[in-house]
Amino acid sequence: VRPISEGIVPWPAELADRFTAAGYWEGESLGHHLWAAADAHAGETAVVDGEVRLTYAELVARADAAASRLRDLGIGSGDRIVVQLPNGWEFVVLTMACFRAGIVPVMALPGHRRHEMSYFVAHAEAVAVAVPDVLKDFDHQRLALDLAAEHPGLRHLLVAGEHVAEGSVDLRALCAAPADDAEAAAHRARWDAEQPASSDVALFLLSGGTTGIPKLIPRSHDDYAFNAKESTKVCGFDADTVYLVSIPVTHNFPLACPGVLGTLLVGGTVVMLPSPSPARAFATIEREGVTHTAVVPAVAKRWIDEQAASRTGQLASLRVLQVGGSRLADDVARRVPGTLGCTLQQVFGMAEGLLNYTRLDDPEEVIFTTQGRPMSAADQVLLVDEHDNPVPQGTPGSLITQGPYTLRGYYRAEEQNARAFTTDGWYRSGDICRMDEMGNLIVEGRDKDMINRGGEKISAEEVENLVYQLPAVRLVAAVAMPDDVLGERVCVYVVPHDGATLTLQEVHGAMEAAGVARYKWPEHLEVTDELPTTKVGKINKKALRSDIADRLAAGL
Ligand code: J2J
Repeated sequence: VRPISEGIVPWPAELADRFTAAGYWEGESLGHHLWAAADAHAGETAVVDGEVRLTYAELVARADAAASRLRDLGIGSGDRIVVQLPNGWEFVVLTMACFRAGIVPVMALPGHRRHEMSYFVAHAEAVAVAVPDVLKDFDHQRLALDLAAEHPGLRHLLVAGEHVAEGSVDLRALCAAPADDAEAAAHRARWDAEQPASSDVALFLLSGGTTGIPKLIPRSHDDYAFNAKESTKVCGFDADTVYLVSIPVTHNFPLACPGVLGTLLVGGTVVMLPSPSPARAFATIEREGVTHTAVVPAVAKRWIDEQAASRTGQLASLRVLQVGGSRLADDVARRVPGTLGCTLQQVFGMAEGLLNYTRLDDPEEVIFTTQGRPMSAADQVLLVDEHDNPVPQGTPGSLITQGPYTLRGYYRAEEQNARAFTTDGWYRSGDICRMDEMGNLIVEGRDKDMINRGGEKISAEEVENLVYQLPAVRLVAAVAMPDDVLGERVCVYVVPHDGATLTLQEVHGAMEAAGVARYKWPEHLEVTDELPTTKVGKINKKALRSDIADRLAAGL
């Protein structure tokens, strides 16, 4: 049996003691906190998903029953489930069941395909995947069956939808209400008596992508409870909060910053939508009286443009729009209050931990032009130069951080950890930031090889490795190209072998064949005779980024 702590880098004991003594870590599981909130708000609405409305009492009864049914399938404490569900009530019930029973969900995105899913299943040694049957014309159940054929350890396919194949588990049935009060009480008593340790890993999030393979981020019950709870204070969430989630809920931002978990911890209502299209989002905000929501800058811009053009959105209930995931342009930020009639909160966060928020009562200039400051007094942030020495106040530096909810290492990734952390355990975020006199951070760039496509993070190295699979390719470099809508898109420069040619269609063919998520597919190809290099002989990506920006400015 694998010990639950295997592959996980713990906090040093003295830090753990300090976080506990200071009350940042409460020594309780996420299930403990969520069930306590549910008891305090039993008859109130916890989750809304279209026609489905669940009270807190119904939600925890279903989650307890689901935990028992998972146990009946042989899935229990320490087991991993790769969760690739769209925003819907099933996700909430399943995730709470996992927290309750010490099962560890691995939060994948609906856009992931065989290439990513297969890696998650193998790396996390998952015993199950939870998927929709079909979503946006993609047959997730078919993919799950293929994964099971490839990975003998993958024993159960949990499928949400109308078409559950023979041999798959009907996730909606697994998440159904218990038959009666007696059954509910029995499930409840069982899991009340059997809670995971608060220092155990509660879930795995995906890293933003800087290396050839994605990395898994272990988040403990203690650290993630603090992450969500402390966020509710900074973001003004309480029992009257109606929180809309319309971007993929498996992202850290809408999951726990304060997100779904934060809302449920304070007795508010979570409203789930599968996509952030303005028409549906506006109608939902009006119908449900949504007060808070979180989006990426590309969505914020769509909402603002739509509302400015049509003025159809009845958004009077909306109090706070949180925007994060990539840099929000100052001019878009300035349009939020006037157009959408709510307070803007900029969020500069990372699944690895550290969260920066502008405060709701900050001066407008701070809200419009900075990405906020750390959530907690216990967050330590330094901006450093290439020798890890702090830079002078006001000058840009590379952000390193440690604190009560920032990881100490990726899961089973010693080699990457040596590079991603300082020797004393600070996480290197790879973001180049400036700090103003008030301690607010402004994100100015990055020193990590990542492309941020509308908030979705893409590792340049991963794209390059995939393009290298094409026989025509001698050299390839993936870089960000500027884009009005998404901020950045993926561009690849390729030097073909002598006499060989290459088209973007062929690159896409290779991506399709490898089963790569579409958001990673290069959207522009430059075929060239050579690539510029730096003094030390590495490919000069800075030169390539400015080359593609110039070409775009000149109309390609
Ligand atoms: C510039 N860059 C930003 C911002 C993140 C809340 C919000 C976002 C994430 C997230 C998150 C940025 N301006 N406002 O997990 O809880 C870039 C940085 C950062 C990386 C992390 C949350 N907000 N970024 O985006 O793990 O480069 O988390 O290091 O996906 O996104 O990406 P991710």
